[in-house]
Amino acid sequence: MKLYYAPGACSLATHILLREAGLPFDLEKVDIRNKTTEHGEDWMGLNPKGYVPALRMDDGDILTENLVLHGYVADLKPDSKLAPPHGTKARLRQDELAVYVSTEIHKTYGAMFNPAITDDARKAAIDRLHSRYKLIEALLADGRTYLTGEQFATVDAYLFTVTNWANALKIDLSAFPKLLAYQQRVVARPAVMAALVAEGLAKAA
Ligand SMILES: N[C@@H](CCC(=O)N[C@@H](CS)C(=O)NCC(=O)O)C(=O)O
Repeated sequence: MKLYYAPGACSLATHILLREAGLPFDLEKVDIRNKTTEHGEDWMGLNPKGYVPALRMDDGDILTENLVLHGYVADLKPDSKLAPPHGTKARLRQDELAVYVSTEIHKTYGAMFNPAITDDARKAAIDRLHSRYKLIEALLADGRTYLTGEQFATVDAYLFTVTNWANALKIDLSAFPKLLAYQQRVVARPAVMAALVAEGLAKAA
């Protein structure tokens, strides 16, 4: 398998999950602005969607879309318990949260990476993010370690990755102390730190 990624982008979540699952994989960096890979391939030719993540599966096919990749990795290694079994209420609840992270949080951050964003649009996006994080803070209020309980799951890799963007975008999340403590718990996981180091985002200890 090969994961096409851009350092710190949402592809970091799949990268973390591949490491959490202990699966063998290669990494190839993509310049998402210029649409080339680090080996000089035309990214649009490989993935006409033009974005990351993309996973080249062992049969050579390329799979895209964050949530699909997260489920694929979890299903390849059920023992890693990165997702509850299909057909259970627990799986439904995790999927529900994952779509929330994707559509309500990831996509709201996404708009703020556009250098042409106006001050008003940025303020509106930050207000929206704050309203969406209220639900996350409330979930964490019962003292659970991860979003769905005590088990680190696909949705944790995803929420961690997108919330990490608040640093680069200078978004103040101090109104959400439980979320900030959660980020620290997630980054303390060896697989998460290894992914950050491999992407050049942290130094090896
Ligand atoms: N619908 C896609 C969106 C992925 C996405 O937003 N990727 C961003 C990085 S976080 C990207 O590569 N943007 C570059 C572009 O759209 O050209 C998914 O959920 O996987």
